[in-house]
Amino acid sequence: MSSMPLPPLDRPRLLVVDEQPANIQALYRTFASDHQVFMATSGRQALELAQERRPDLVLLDLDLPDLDGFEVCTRLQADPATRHIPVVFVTAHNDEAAEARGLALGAVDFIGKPIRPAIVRARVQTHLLLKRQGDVLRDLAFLDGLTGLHNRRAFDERLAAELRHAARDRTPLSLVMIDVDRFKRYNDHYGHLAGDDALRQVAAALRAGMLRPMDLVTRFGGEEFACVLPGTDLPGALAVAERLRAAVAALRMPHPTSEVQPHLSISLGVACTTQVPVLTPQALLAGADAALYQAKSAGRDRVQGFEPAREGAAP
Ligand code: GH3
Ligand code: MG
Repeated sequence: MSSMPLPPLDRPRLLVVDEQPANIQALYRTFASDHQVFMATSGRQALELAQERRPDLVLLDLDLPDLDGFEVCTRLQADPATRHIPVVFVTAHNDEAAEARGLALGAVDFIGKPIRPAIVRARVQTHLLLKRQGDVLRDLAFLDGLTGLHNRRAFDERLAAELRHAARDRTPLSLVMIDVDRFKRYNDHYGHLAGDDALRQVAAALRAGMLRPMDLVTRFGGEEFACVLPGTDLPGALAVAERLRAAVAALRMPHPTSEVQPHLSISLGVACTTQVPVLTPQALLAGADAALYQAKSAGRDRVQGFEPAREGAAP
C-alpha cells in the first residue's frame, strides 16, 4: 500500500484552557513557535473552540469560572466529534484524588503547576504523536485496501449521518448504487489480477466524477460501488450517475466477452429520499437496488431511477 498518502503534517493544533491570562501566556510562549494555539478562559468557550477548531490536544485547567475542567473533559468525551482529542490536565491541584478522577474521565495526562516548559513540551509531543497514529489507524479502518476508496463501513456511517441532516434540514439526499457489468466474465477472460486492476481504474474514474466536496463514493463490496449525494434531488443524482457511466465507458477498457459493449461498462440505480416513505438507510438502499436491478434487466450500461410502486396500482 505504498500509494496510501499520509495526512500532511500541519502544525499541531493546541487548545489551552485557563482562566488566568498569565498561565495562558506561559503556555502560549511554550508552543506558539511550532503549534497553532487556541485559547479559552472558560469551560463553555473551550467546548465551542473544540467543536470549531478540532484541536489535536487540549491543555485543560481544572478551575474554570463556569464548568470545571472535569465537566469539560466529560463533555468532550461524550461527543463522537471530540472524543478522540486527548485531554491533558494542567493544574495546581496536585492531590491524588483529583488526578485519579481526571484520568478516570479519560484524560491522558496530568501536569502540575507551575509548569516547567521543557517537561510540558516533551509530554505534549508524546501525546500528539499518539494522537496522530490513532488518526491514521482510524482513517485506515474506513478505507478499502484495493481501491483506496472509502469502504462499506464509511458508507454506513456517512449515510446514517447524512440522513439525519437531511431529515433535520428538510433537504433531499440521493443514493447511487453501481455495479460493473459482466465482471465475472472479465475475470474469467483476463484473470483476477487484471480484474483487480480494472476495479482500481473504475474506482479512480468514479472518484474523479465526484464534483462536490460532500459527495462520497465508496466501494460497497466486490464489484459494487455506492455514492452518497447529500443535498441532491433525483434529477441531479440521475445527471451525476450518467456522468459516472460515461466516465467509466471513456476508459475504453476492452471487454471482449461482454455482450453489452466491447469495453467495460457499469449499471447504476438511483434513489432519492423524496421517493421513500421513511428516511432509513434500508429504504433508500432498497430503492437504489431495485433500480439497479432494472438497469441490469433492461440491458446494462445504463442509469435507472427508482420508480416507487404507486398506491393502488396493480401489482
Ligand atoms: P452483472 O452484469 O449481472 O453484474 O454480471 P457480473 O458478472 O458482474 O455479476 P456476478 O455477480 O455474477 O459476478 C461478479 C464478479 O465480480 C464475480 C467476482 O469474482 C468478481 N469480483 C468481486 N470482487 C472482486 C475483486 O475484488 N477482484 C476481482 N478481480 N473480482 C472481483
Ligand atoms: Mg456485476
